[in-house]
Amino acid sequence: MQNALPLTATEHSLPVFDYLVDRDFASDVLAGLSQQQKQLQPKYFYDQQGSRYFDQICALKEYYPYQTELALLPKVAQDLAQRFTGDSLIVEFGAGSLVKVKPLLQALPGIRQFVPIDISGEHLALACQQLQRDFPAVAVSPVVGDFCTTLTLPVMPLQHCIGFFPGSTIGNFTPAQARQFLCNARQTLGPDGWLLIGVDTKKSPVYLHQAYNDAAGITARFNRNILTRINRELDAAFRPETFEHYAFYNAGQSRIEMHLVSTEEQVVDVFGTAVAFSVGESIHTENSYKYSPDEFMQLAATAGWHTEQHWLADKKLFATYLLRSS
Ligand code: AVI
Repeated sequence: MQNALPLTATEHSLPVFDYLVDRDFASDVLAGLSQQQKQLQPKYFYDQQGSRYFDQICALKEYYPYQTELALLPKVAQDLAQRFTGDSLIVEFGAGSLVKVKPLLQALPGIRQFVPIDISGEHLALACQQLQRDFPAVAVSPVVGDFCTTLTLPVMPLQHCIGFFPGSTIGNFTPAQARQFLCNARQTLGPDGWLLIGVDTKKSPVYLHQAYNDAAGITARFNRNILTRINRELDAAFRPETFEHYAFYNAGQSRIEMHLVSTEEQVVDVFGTAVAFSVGESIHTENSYKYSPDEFMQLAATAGWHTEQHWLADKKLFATYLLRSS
């Protein structure tokens, strides 16, 4: 594929493709806050501070998805090394801190290029600099953008194109959006593409509840930070301390829901629009869907992906799937 956009110079040394447009943020916020059940899209959690909070969440003992997936990856990488012996590239969707790709880069000597896509440019650029130092033989080509859309990527023509979408971020989409993401990823990765994807499993709600209600209150800070970000970037006047973090497992929908609940009756100025809250009224900030392996493989099949192999973590707490475009 050819480069579709000019490279932007940044204070960091790696060239970064930047696809983001700020006005989407403003219109998404206003549209979400005008609905009867107010909502904000979870992708807006990840400004620099939000990305830092998320890294802290990943270090929590309660947040099992991170540790369980990470523990599974060396075995996954070993199996992939047998399968992908030629020159390959990895495209990571929603790359974050780039920790999970390392076992793959270590085990697969044929990886020539790594293209991480993330919405948080600063966080991504810093993580890429470090990764490039650790893996000098791999061309690291960061892209700042919304991976929910189809993107034309600055990729080299190599034998295998492997998408990587760890962390169960697919769970933050509704099943219809998840299917759309899988269809888009198939287009982005090409007709011979592969996708390695981590998906959280269904399990006891007790586990789930603890993972999203940690004792140190980091998830609560992560949740409220979206209001601080809106204040700073869009000139709104939220008082984040008047919103409580509330997360629960909705068994009927197989999802964790996160909300910010107003503790006061209040009217908030959101760049010129008055948004009224009654006491106890919530902003729905995130869903995190959980799938049984059968459910997920079926969903992937509806988007044109065949499951070649899957791996289950200890106690079936998490699953990783290798999908092949069919
Ligand atoms: C990024 N995503 C998969 C996380 C999740 O578990 O849904 C985000 C998160 N929200 C609260 N804790 C972590």
